[in-house]
Amino acid sequence: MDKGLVIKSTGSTIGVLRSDGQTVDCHVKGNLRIAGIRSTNPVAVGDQVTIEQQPDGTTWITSVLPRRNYIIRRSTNLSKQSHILAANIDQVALLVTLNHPVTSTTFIDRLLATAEAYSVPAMIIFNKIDLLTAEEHEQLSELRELYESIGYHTIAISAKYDDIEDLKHEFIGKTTLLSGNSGVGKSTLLNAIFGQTLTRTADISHAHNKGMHTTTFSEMYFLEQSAVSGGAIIDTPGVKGFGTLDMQREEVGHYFREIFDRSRGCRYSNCLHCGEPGCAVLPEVGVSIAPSRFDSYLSILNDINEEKYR
Ligand SMILES: Nc1nc2c(ncn2[C@@H]2O[C@H](COP(=O)(O)OP(=O)(O)OP(=O)(O)O)[C@@H](O)[C@H]2O)c(=O)[nH]1
Ligand SMILES: [Mg+2]
Ligand SMILES: [Zn+2]
Repeated sequence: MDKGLVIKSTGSTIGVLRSDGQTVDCHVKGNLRIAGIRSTNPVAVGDQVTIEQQPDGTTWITSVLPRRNYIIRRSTNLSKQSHILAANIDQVALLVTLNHPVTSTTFIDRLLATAEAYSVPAMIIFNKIDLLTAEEHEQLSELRELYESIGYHTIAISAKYDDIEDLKHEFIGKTTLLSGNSGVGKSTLLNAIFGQTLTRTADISHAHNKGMHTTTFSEMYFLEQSAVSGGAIIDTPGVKGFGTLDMQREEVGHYFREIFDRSRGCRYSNCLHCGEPGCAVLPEVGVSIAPSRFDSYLSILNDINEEKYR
């Protein structure tokens, strides 16, 4: 038996970096289940696993060691299928484009809420600012101001044209999950950070202003080839929706920092801020709570309600 780190997940095989520095393609037993988690991938990039070589030469993952954390999503809001994006990470870098393609604030907030739920710090990187119109630049400033005021670090770049040397320090010494819609430039940013073409990128569809799902599997890249401790970035396939998971209705508000803050003043501790008497949140919507954030909050609440009554 050997131990290793999952650095690549194609679905059929899993790339595991062994302690001796070798990467081996491993298989996963169909019955490998992790206690309490239903997901389409029992093993995710970032997992620490035990592996065993069989007499026929194939290597199998025999167990997944306990995770420090993980980020999980549902493929569509109401689907039962869930997918672990990555495990044992230090931060999420959410890549967002205001246009080409459009990233919705609901998407941003759902991902941020999920990161919050699993206690993973998140930052927002606005990309493709070279493409923005004057009006969109204004919109960018407002969004940055909004998220900074809530306490999220934001950055605005053009991964394709900027010298992103400065950005590197955001990633050093940490394991970062790079996530976002398809076509926002995750792989482009990765290649820019590493100064070489490590992974495929592709134009977005002109007809649909959407990404083409160019990256089809998750892979971890090390900032310093020799030392794992130098930091790592996990490039992931672009995701469309971001369905949240395992949240109780009363908990959703805890994952929106500014809503949680105000909710201390609500009369009832289980207030959902949907018209209950003595609610301290609702009167603040449009004042100290952005309507877009409250909409995102309601959208998650709505999913849970629909699920409950289905
Ligand atoms: N104008 C402009 N184009 C960019 C920028 N960053 C990336 N692109 C382009 O956007 C397209 C999509 O980039 P990718 O890096 O493949 O996007 P991705 O997020 O990895 O997409 P998936 O792998 O499908 O999830 C490519 O044609 C890139 O050249 C940018 O800063 N400015
Ligand atoms: Mg990609
Ligand atoms: Zn309330």
